[in-house]
Amino acid sequence: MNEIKWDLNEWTFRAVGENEWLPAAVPGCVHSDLYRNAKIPDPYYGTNEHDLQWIDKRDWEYETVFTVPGDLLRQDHIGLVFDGLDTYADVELNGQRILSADNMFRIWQVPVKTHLKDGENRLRIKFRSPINEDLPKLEKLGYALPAANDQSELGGLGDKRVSVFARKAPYHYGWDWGPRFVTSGIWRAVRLEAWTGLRITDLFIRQNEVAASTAKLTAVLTIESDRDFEGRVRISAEGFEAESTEAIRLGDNSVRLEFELNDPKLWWSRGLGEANLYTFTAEIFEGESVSASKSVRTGLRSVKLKREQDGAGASFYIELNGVPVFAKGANHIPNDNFETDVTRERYRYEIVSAAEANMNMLRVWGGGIYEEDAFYELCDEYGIMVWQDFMFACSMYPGDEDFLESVRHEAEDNLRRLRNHASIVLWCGNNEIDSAWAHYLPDGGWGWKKDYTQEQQNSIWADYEAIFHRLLPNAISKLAPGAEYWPSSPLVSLTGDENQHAHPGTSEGDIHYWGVWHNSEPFENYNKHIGRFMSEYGFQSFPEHKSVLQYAPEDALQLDSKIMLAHQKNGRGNFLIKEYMDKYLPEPKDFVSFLYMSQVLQAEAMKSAIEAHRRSMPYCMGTLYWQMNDSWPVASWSGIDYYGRWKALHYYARRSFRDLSVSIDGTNGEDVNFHILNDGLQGESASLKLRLMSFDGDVRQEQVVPVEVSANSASLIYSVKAADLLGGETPGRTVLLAELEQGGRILDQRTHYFVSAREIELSVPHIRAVRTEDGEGRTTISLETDVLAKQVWLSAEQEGVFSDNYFDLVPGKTAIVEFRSRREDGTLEHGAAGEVEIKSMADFIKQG
Ligand code: BMA
Repeated sequence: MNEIKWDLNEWTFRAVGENEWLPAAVPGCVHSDLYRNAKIPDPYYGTNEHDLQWIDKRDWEYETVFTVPGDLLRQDHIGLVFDGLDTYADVELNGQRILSADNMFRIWQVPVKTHLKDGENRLRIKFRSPINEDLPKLEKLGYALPAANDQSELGGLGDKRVSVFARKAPYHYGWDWGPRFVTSGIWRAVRLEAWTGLRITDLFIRQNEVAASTAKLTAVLTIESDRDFEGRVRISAEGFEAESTEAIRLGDNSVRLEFELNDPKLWWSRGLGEANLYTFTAEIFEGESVSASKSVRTGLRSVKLKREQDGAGASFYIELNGVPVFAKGANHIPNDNFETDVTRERYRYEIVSAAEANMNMLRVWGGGIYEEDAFYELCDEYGIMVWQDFMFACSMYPGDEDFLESVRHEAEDNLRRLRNHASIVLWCGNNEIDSAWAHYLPDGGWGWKKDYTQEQQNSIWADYEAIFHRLLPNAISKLAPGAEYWPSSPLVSLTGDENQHAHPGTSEGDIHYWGVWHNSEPFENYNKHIGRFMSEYGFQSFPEHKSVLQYAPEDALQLDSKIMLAHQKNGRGNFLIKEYMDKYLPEPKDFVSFLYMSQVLQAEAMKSAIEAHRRSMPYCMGTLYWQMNDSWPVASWSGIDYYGRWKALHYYARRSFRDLSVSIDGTNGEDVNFHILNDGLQGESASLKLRLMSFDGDVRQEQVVPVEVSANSASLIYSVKAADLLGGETPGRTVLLAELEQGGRILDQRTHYFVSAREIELSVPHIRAVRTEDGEGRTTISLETDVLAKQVWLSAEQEGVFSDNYFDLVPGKTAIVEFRSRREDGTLEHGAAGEVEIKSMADFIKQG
C-alpha cells in the first residue's frame, strides 16, 4: 500500500511589505501569531480589542521551506491539501501560483507532483485583507445587505458591513456576545498526500434502514486509480465482513457495496442507551495483498424529524430508533475567537460538561464555524445529538453565480467530511434569516425590507431561496441522502410558504423566544410562549469574580466602566441585568456580589424556561437555551464562561435536565403544581415526599404523594392551593422541600417558596462544612446549616466543578458534595479542590 501523508507545520509569517519573518503556528491565525511573538497585547484583556482593528486591513503572508522525504517524492501522485484557509489566499509553490482560495470553509486539493523539487521547496501563502477584498463588492452591489451583528463601526468602517460577502465565520466580524477580530491564516492542517497505484479517498457508510434486527447499509467508496483492474473490495467491522469483486477504472471511481448487519448495536443519545459506535474498514485487494484501505467510525441509528399534523398544529421532534426524543441542551458557539487555539481537550471538556448537565443535544449555530472533527467525534462518543446549521446567520447574502458556486463547494466539502457522524441528526440552512426577512409578511420580521424597493426585495429573496431552498437541500440529497433538512431556525413550516402567517406562531416548527431579555418581558412569560421545539431563548449573566479579574483590573469593576462595557456586546445588556435583578432578587451589597447574583438571576430564568418546556411535553419536544459557551471573556448568555468555569446556570441545567425529575410550578401564584418529568424508556414508581418547614428547620407539615408515571412522559401528579399548603405559616420564612424518592434513594429534590426571592426573609446561616480527603487527596465536603441557606456557593482554588452547587440547604439535611477536578485531557474526575470558600445568598445581599 502506498499512501503517504506528511504535514507541513513549520511556518513563518509577516505583514506584506515588512522584512522580518516571525515564527508562526499552523494551524493558527495572524492575531494569535502576533500575540505569541509579543507584537500585540492580549487581545482579550481590557479594551485591547479596540486597538487591534488595524490587523484586518493588512495583507499577511505565511511561508514554509521544506525538503520532501524521498519515499514521498517518488510516488506517482502528490497532492497538496489545505483543510482550511482563512480566507482570500494566493498560494505559490516554488514561485508558481497554484491556487487562489476564497472560502474559509472549503477544503482545497492541488496536484503538485510537477512543482515539487528534490531539495528545498518554498510554499508561500499571501492572505489578502478580507476587508479590502470585500469593500468593492459592496460598492458594486450598490446597496447594503442587512448584517445585524457585524460591528463595522468598531472596525473603523462606519456602516459598511462587508461580512456577508465573505465565506468566512460570521462571528469574526463581531456578535452580540463576541469581539470583532477578522482573522487571516492557515486555520486547518496543510499536508502533502502522495500515492501510487490507487487509494480510497472517501468512505461513506450510508444508512438506508436501521432497525433493532437489521441495519441495511451501503458503503460508498470513492477511489482514485491509475489503471484498470478487477479488485476485491471488502468491507468489515467488529464481527462482520462483506466482499465483492469490482471493476476499478483508471481515474475516479465510486463503488457501492450494499450489505446488512444483523442485530446491530444501535447508537443512542445520552439517557436512552449506549452511544455504540462501529469502525468500518474498506479494503481493496489485488490478489492477496491489500492495495488500499480506509476506516471510518460511525454509529448506526435511524433518525427522523417528525413533523406531523396533530390536533394542535404539527409536531417537531427527533425520532431516534423509533423513540420520540425530548431534546435537552444548548446552542454552541465557537469556543474561541481564535478558533485554532481550541485543543481537543477543550472540546472534550465542553462535551463532558454537556453530558454531565444531562444534555442530549447541542446546536452548532450558524454564525460560527462547521466544527472540528474532534467536536463531532466527542458528540458521537458521549451520545450528544447535533443540530447542525450551515454557516449563515442574521444577514441577507448575495446570490451571484460565484457566490453560489462557492457555497455549493462549501456545503459539499462539509457534508462529505461530516456525514458519517451518528450525532448529527439535523441539518439546518441558517440562523434566523427567514424570520428576520419575513418575505410574506409585509410588516413582519426585523424591519429590514423597508430599506429596499420591491424589486430589490424580490431579488434579495430570490437569492435567499437559491441557497436555502435549493442549493443546500440538493447538496444533502446528493451527499447525505435521507438526512433531515430544515431551511432556517426558527421557522413555522416549510419556507416559501405564503400562508405562513396563517399559522398561529407556536403550533408548528421551532421557536426562538426572546421576549424575556430582548423585549424585557417577565420570566413568567416562559410559561406562555411555548412552541413545539424551543431552539433558542436566553438570559445573560456575568462571569464569576475570578474570571472577571482575568480581563479587567479591580478598579474597572463597575457596570458602566469602559472595560465592563467593552466586554458586554449587547448594548444595554449590563443595565438590563440590573433591571431584572431589581425586580426578582434582593439587592447585592457590592459589585462582586452583583456578579454572583447575576448568575443566580440567569439560572432562575433558565430554570423557569427549561422546566416549562419539559412540562409541556409532548406538545413541546425540545429545549435548547442560548448559549452553552463563550468565545472570549464577556458578560453573555453562556452557562460556562470562557475559562471553562460553570456558571450557576450550568448547575441548574444539570438539575432541570435530569432524566427523571420533579418540577414545581407556582407561576399563577395560587396553585402549586407538582410534575414528574420522565425522559427514560421505562415507567417509574416512586414517592414524592413534601415537607413544609420554617427557615429554622421546624417541620410543620409532611405528606407523601405516590408517583406512578409512564415512560417518556411529563405528568402533573399533584396540585394544591398555595394558601392551603401554607396554612398559618409566615410566607416569607417558610419553605417547601420536595424529595423524589425511590427505594430509599433520593433521585431529585426541589425547594419551593411562597413569596418572591425579594421578599424572602433570609438570616445569615452558619454553614458547617466537613471536608474529607481520601487517600488520593480527593475532596468531598458535607454541609449542614442552622437556618435556611439559599444558593449555597462553593468555590475551589483548583479548576474544576462540584457535583452540585448553587443549591438551597435546609436545616436538618446534609448535602454531600464532591469536587471534580478538570483534568488535562478535558475530563472531570473526583479530585483535590485546594482551598474551598463556601458562601450563600445572605453573604451577598444588603442586610436590613
Ligand atoms: C439569537 C442568536 C444569536 C444571538 C442571540 C442573542 O437570536 O441566534 O444571533 O447571539 O440571539 O441575541
